[in-house]
Amino acid sequence: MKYPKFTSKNSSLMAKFLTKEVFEELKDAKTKNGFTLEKAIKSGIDNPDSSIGVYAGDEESYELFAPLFDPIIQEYHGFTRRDMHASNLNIDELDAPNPDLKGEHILSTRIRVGRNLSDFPLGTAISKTQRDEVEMIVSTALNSLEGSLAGKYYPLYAMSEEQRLSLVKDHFLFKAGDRFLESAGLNRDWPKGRGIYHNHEKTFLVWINEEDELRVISMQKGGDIKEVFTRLVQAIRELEKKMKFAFSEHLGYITSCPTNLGTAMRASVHIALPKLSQDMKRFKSITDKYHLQIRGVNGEHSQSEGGVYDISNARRLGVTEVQCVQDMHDGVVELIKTEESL
Ligand code: ADP
Ligand code: ILO
Repeated sequence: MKYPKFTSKNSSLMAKFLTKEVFEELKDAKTKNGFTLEKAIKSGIDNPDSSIGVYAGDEESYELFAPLFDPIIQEYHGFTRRDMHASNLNIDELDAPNPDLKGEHILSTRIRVGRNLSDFPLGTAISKTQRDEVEMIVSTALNSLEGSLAGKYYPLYAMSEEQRLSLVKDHFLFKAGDRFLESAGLNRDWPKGRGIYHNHEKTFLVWINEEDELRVISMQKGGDIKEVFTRLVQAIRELEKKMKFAFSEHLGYITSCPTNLGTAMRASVHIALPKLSQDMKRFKSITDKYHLQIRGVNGEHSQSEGGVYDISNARRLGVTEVQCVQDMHDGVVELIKTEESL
């Protein structure tokens, strides 16, 4: 492999930090699972508009390719090699009363965490047999859940196209054919090995073998952020009794994309801000203050529809889960206050 030719179109952090020196140092390195620099950067090379442009193949990738991953992690999370990550899922420490009791702005609240099994490579480096094994382990564990988390696993290959599209449209299921995941090798053998579990109310959901082996999701209509967080924590605790997740003292939960390391948490609301969104500078000054990210209403790389935005925490590493949700809550309170003043 030769040093890639980057142009002004390559806006990713990968293009920024993959200097010739770093490339020379890493180009022949290979993890125990056979993951290489070429595989790590493929998505960013194929998609010059990537913002990050790298994926890891396993926990070892973050060590072996540290000269590339470390500066990316530092720029995205403000987290250095010497920092340690700490988890805090204590619901009592979250101060998050519903910011929209009248139900005028927040359409829905969703909190997800990514998880991967500690005894397997990440989805980028996994074999078909291993992926199927992950699906079996996770879906069997989920199908044994009881009470309000009880539900059913729906493998993607057995779903009708109509059923799949309806789950995507209603924001429950991941999209098909994501070009970033495709280039990263995360869509190999699609749709086999993938699927979704959900409880009867569709307030607790788990995606299996998408970007991460598990995406554990709690969501519901309205703005009761604490209730959504409480359900998520309850589900994580149940799952931890049944499987071991990849976790490092330094990087927290190990995920295939470095943006998700640490808590692997994205806490979001779908919120209507038709007035404030006319003034993007003011809107952004509030989201920046609370370390929040603005996405479109159909998730990452999508546009807003009808003044409705997806607002979520941007920081995930070096902050606790409680802090991630608190950031989102506090920022949303200010967004609503500003919207109502206009
Ligand atoms: P992820 O959250 O897993 O990083 P996406 O940004 O692609 O990935 O979002 C996945 C799906 O979750 C999309 O359909 C998105 O619209 C939906 N979603 C995100 N936040 C909310 C929310 N607060 N309410 C309802 N759906 C949401
Ligand atoms: N690889 C894509 C997405 C990065 C962050 N988002 C997710 C879903 N991991 C990029 O570099 O723009």
